[in-house]
Amino acid sequence: MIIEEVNLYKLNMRMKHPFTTSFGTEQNRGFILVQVKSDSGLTGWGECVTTESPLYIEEFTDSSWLMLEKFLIPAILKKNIDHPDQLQDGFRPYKRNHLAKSALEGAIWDLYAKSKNIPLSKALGGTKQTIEVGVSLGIEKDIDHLLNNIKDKTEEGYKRIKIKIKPGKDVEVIAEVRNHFPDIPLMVDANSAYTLEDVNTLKQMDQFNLMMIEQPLTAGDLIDHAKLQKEITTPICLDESIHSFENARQAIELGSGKIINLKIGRVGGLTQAIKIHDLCSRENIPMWCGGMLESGVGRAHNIAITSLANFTLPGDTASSSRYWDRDIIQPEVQVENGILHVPEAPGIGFEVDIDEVLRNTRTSKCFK
Ligand code: OSB
Ligand code: MG
Repeated sequence: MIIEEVNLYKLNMRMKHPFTTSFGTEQNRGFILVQVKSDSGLTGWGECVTTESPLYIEEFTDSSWLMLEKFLIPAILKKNIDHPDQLQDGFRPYKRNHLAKSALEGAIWDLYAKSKNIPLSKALGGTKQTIEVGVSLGIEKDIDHLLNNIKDKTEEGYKRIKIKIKPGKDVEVIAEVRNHFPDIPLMVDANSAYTLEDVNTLKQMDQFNLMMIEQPLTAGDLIDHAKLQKEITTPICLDESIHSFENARQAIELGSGKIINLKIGRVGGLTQAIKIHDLCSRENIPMWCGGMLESGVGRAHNIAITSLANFTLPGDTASSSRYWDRDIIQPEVQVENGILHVPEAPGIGFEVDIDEVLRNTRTSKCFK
C-alpha cells in the first residue's frame, strides 16, 4: 500500500474528572490523532498519548507534533509499505520520541489490518476474544472520596483496583482501603515518587496483600529497583523504566521487577510491543496493558494488543465513560463486569466519529 496522505489533529478534550498522580493533576487532555490514507482509499488511525507538559515522559504534545512533522511523516509519505514492521528502518535513526513513533506506526497498523480485512488484534497475533480490565484511580483530597470511588468501581465489576500513591499519601491510605475492602484485588502506583531511602515505608506495604507496586523508584532505573525487590515481598511492576525491548530484557536479567506494565506508546509502537510480549512470554513474566487516559482511538489499540496471550493480568483500559462525556469512537468502549470483547471488525474495529474529532480539534495539518 502507498501512503498517500497523513493528517495530524491536535485535540483538546476535557475529562469528566481530574486525575491526580504523584507528578501532577490532569483534566484537559491535549493530544494528537494521526490519520493515514492509502492509495486504495482506506484510512488508519493512531493516537499520540502525550500530555501538554513532559511530566510522565520527556515528550509532550508540541514536541511530538514537531517530530512527526519534521522527521517521521517524511520518512513514510508516498512510500510503499507492505507491512508495518518496515517502518522500523525509517524510524531507527531518530532517537527515542517513542510516543510520536508509536502514533504514526499505530495508524499504519490499523491501515494494514484493514487492507487485509482482519481485526488489528489478529494482525498482531492476538488470540483472546475477551480481555479482563481493572481501573486506575487517582489521588483524592480525602479518604472518603477514594473509598467511594473504589466502591463504585468494584460494584461495576472491574477486575482489580489500582490506586495512586505518593510520599505522605501511602501507608495510611492503603491501610484504610484495606480496612474497608479486605479482599479486593488491589495494587498501588507510585509513578517514580520514591528512592531507596524510603525502603522502610515501602517495606510496610508488604502487609497489605497488594498484587504489585508499580514503578516505586526513578523513571528509567533498573538497578535500584533490583535492590528494592530483594527487600520487599510485594512484586514490583515496571512502568516508566521500560522504553524498549532492551530495557525489558535487562530488567528481567537484573530482577528489577516481577511484572511489566506495557504501554504501546512508551515502547515506540506495536511492533516493539509484540517483541516485548514474546520476550515476557518466554521468560514467564506476567504483563498487562497500561493506559494514558486515551481517547477511543488509543483505547482500541490497547484492546488489540491485550488480546495477545501473555497479557495475563487485568489492564487499565476502562470504559470510555470513565473518562469522557462523549468519546470519539462508535461504539464507545464499554466494560461489562470487568470484561471487554475484542472487536472482530477490520482494523481497530471501532468507527472514528470524524465530526466529534473535528469538534474537539484545535489545529490540524494535512501532508500529501
Ligand atoms: O502511570 O499508569 C500510569 C495515566 C497517565 C499517565 C501515567 C499513568 C496513568 C494511569 C491511568 O495510571 C491509566 C488510564 O486509566 O488510562
Ligand atoms: Mg504507572
